[in-house]
Amino acid sequence: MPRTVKVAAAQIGSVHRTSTRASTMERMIKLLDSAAAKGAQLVVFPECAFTTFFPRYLFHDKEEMESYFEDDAGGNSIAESKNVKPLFDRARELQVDIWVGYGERTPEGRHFNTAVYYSGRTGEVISKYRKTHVPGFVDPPFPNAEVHLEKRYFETGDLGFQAFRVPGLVPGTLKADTTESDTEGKGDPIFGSLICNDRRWPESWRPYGLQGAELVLVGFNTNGKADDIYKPRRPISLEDARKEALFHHRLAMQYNSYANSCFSISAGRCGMDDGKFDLIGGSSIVDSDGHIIAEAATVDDEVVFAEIDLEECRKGKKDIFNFGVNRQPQSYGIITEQKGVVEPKLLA
Ligand code: CDT
Repeated sequence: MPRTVKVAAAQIGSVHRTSTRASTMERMIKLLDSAAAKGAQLVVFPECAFTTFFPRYLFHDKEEMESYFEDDAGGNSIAESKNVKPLFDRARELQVDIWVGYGERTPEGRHFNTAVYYSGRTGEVISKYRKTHVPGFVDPPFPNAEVHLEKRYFETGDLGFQAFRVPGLVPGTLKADTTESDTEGKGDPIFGSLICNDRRWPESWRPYGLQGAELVLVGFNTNGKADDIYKPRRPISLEDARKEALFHHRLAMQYNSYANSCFSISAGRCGMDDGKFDLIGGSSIVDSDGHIIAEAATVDDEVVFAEIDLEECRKGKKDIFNFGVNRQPQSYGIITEQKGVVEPKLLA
């Protein structure tokens, strides 16, 4: 049985430090409307989608820093939050699901780099994810450096990699009351979430693969300039640095989709923020064999759309990446027991 879903990545071009929330919201709603007009049932927005990528700044004014975060008391509260409610309301009107990233401030004043999956059909936030691999620095490496300060502003995500089922996207799915014994691949679609840097780590994808994920959703903000934490290994031009950043983005999305036999959607914030911060585009939809089936052609606001059949995941899941048959977890202990590199002893 085909398990067809129409999906879109809503790529967002430049958003400046001076851009208002209202103007960004207007652009996001326009993208949502145009994806819905193509028939999208799900629209994926970028990481920290409502604002400029604020962790690049060192804020001396706490109030300004806090202004980039959304209050979130859990449950459906983000969908009701004053700043961002119009996007969720529009998704509800259109009956289209959305996945969107934002800076989360909890009632206890904790800060996370977060994304939620909101079902436009049910009007509920059905999954929340907090970024696990938070990159960058706590303190700028030299005074007034405008670099990646995510470690300063976000705690490490504490929700793990919880796959979730999404209701209402595929007709005729098996439910918990089924009498069928073989339910694998027949229930409501199984999705997972990752945020930007997470996508580079196979450790982030495998937990989703092990939960049978059929689609992994990723929001990102990736520098084209590669002049802060990920310096190129040799001096290269800005043009080549951007190509290299795009190459690594594609490599991560394509390989991990293949190795976990799942589709993936990545949605980026891109363009030249504040006229000087260059973010790559390359928002994409990748199939479960690792092929890019749709990709952004611009570094501006753009909808990337595809109709995908999640049934195609079964091939890899039953064949080369049949985990139940082929994985050897007794040999993988080092992956969870050890954090950094421990080289073998020096030779005599
Ligand atoms: N936002 C985010 O996680 N960005 C990181 C670092 C950007 S610098 C290349 C990324 O992995 O893209």
